[in-house]
Amino acid sequence: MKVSFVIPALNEEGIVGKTIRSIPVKQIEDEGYDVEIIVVNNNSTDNTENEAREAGATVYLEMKRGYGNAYKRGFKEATGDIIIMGDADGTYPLEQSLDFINKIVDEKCDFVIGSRFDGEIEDGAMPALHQYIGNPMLTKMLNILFKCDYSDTHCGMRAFTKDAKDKMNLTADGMEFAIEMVIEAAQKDLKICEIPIVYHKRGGGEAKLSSFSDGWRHIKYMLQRKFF
Ligand SMILES: Nc1nc2c(ncn2[C@@H]2O[C@H](COP(=O)(O)OP(=O)(O)O)[C@@H](O)[C@H]2O)c(=O)[nH]1
Ligand SMILES: [Mg+2]
Repeated sequence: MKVSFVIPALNEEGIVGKTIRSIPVKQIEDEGYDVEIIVVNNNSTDNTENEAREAGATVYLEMKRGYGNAYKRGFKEATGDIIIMGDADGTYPLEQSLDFINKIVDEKCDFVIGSRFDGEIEDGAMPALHQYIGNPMLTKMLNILFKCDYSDTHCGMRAFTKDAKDKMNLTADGMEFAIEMVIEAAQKDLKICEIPIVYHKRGGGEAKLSSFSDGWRHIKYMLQRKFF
């Protein structure tokens, strides 16, 4: 079996290399898996591309900016039976990847998502506005509208089978991609599992998220999808 890591990167020089090196490739290979690491360079203007390549990733260039566009490209290129996704900014504990793989293989989960709220959020890793208001509110709203039971719908560390990838209809170009995926997973009746994770402070670079406009985009996406 093969595991594909898919990592989108927009101007993540200084941290994308470290993020890739935190993937426990040897540990995963020792369990009998092949490993492929894909970085989708979202037309960065810094040294992201070289840094990712030097750290051992296969880099694809996606000219169309956007979190969703970057992931859609990466998923198209991924050849693994299991796909693991996460940011290029050192915030997600990729060292924990084997736990995600084991959930799929041992517990027959189709879609595994990390939970920062059931795990730990390091000091300074998430702005208070997101930690106490934005994320809990958006998670609750999604659970009510789409009859789900997630504890952290915006957690960006996830793993799923190739079969799940083929079932989910993923179309969003921007940040809404994150919630489109969790809604699709639920609506396609995938077996969904959560794993508590530790969320780290960004290892460098800048967050591309803007609290109010992206928060509003998520609300709009949910309402449109539910009612129109
Ligand atoms: N926001 C955003 N992120 C992108 C884009 N293209 C690639 N990414 C990557 O997607 C990941 C998530 O973005 P990030 O700024 O960390 O968002 P946050 O974790 O929600 O604060 C990072 O690895 C980015 O480098 C894009 O056009 N917009
Ligand atoms: Mg991030």
